Amino acid sequence: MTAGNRPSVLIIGAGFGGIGMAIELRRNGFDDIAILERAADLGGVWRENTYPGAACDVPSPLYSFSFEPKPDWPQRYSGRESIHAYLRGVAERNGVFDTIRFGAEVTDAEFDDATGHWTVRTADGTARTADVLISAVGQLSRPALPNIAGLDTFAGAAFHSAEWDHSVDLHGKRVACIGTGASAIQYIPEIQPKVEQLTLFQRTPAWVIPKFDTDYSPIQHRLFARLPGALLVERFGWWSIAEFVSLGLVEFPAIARLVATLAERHLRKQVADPELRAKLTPDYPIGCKRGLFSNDYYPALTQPNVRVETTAITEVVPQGVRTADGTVHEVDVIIYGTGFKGTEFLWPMHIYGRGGRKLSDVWADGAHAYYGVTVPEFPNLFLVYGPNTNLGVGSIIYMIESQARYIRQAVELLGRHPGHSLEVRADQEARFNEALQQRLARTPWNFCASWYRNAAGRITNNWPGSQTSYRRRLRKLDPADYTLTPAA
Ligand code: N01
Repeated sequence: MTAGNRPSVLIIGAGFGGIGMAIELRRNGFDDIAILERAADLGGVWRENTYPGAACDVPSPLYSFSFEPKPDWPQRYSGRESIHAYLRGVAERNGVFDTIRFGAEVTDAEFDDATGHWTVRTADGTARTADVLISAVGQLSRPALPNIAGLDTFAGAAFHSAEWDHSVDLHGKRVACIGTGASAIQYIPEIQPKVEQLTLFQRTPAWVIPKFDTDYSPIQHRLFARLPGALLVERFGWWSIAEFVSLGLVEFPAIARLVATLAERHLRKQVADPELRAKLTPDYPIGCKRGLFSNDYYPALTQPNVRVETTAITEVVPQGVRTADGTVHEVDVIIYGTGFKGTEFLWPMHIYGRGGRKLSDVWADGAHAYYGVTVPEFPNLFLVYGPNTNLGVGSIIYMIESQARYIRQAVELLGRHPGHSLEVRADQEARFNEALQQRLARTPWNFCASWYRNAAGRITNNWPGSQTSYRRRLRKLDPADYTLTPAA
């Protein structure tokens, strides 16, 4: 415990979660903070995902910190460069950039029952200790390659969307794109005009919703700068839409049907060919997978150099991709838009709690945590964007702020009890989790496979409600939910 009973804190990850957490602590007088970041730059997914067209499909006035509104977003749905630059600026202006230790990849962390400290080791062999450990590694930081035979045999260039190989010139190439998620629908319209032939291997069609995008004009920038209330109105508008649509997840399915109608009309309007339209029509409830927003995805798929292949892939061979009908689709490049290891929380770090208990063992059947933030038997450990905190609709930054405020209260509580460790009560977490599972059972996420569910079908990633219902519940930490234990 540092001077003035201010616990020392180590944060893992310098994305929106880690930076938001550090700022919340800094603003409340905690100075002994370090952020351990494996890469050479901050930014998390906005640093890693450099694929063409990478942008956020949540409007920027909402996808930004409440305490750092930005009047000059170039577009309503800003590109990754703008978002990355915004996060850097926020970190610098709020005095947390200098707390980042770059190139520090955490491999394992261990709680010491005797001292009540965490010892955190990084890949270079360095060990650091702190009173509190906060993981802010996100849910989508580890790309997943598909489980398809023969991936290594392909003779051409192949890469994952989150590890885009910019040295590969796609002009005039035959390209196979595997996957039709939020990443693919952003880069397919960008690469389609360049390539000779694009074969899109679609296992499941997506629900695609029109994107009400706009470039903000210089007049709007001036207005937002001079009248901050105007930007707040825009933020409030998008927040309200997210709140309304999220009601469609559990309470009012009619709202989900309304959004589905919008998506169906979008498909009808943009795709005239009935055969292609049939291929692109989802046969599962909207919201089950993440809803996608695009105005240029369908038009790209109607171009003469694009083929949507729905026959299942059986293997990758040196010349290309073989499908179940025996056809070998010869290509020069394969792009895997196949998502992330989203259900493997905190993987591949080894985290040991009280009595050497391993977090991956506790989570063997699926990750769970009290409001996604804290786990019994792992004292003084907190998670930002942990299990069941992802949203079907809304802004993750809003969720991150809710968590940061709650975790800051936990750190303050700990500070008031020097020499103690703080741990959520197991019965409290179990009760919370039971209620959560009951509510999750009523969501559309049960009706298809997605990165929201683990191999056993358990929904480990999503919060079954609105961003505001989550915030309300985390507003005030109740010390009765926790036990304080004196160090041995
Ligand atoms: O990945 P995904 P993503 N054979 O997991 C297919 C966030 N994000 O990178 O649906 C054939 O959504 C798989 O098929 P299926 C956002 O939260 C945000 O696109 O399982 N296909 C699916 O089509 C998003 O949800 C933004 O049948 C295979 C695709 O690969 C999350 O990141 C932008 C396959 C994977 O889709 C992940 O999106 C981009 C196989 N063996 C991303 N294995 C914003 O704008 C997998 N697939 C904020």
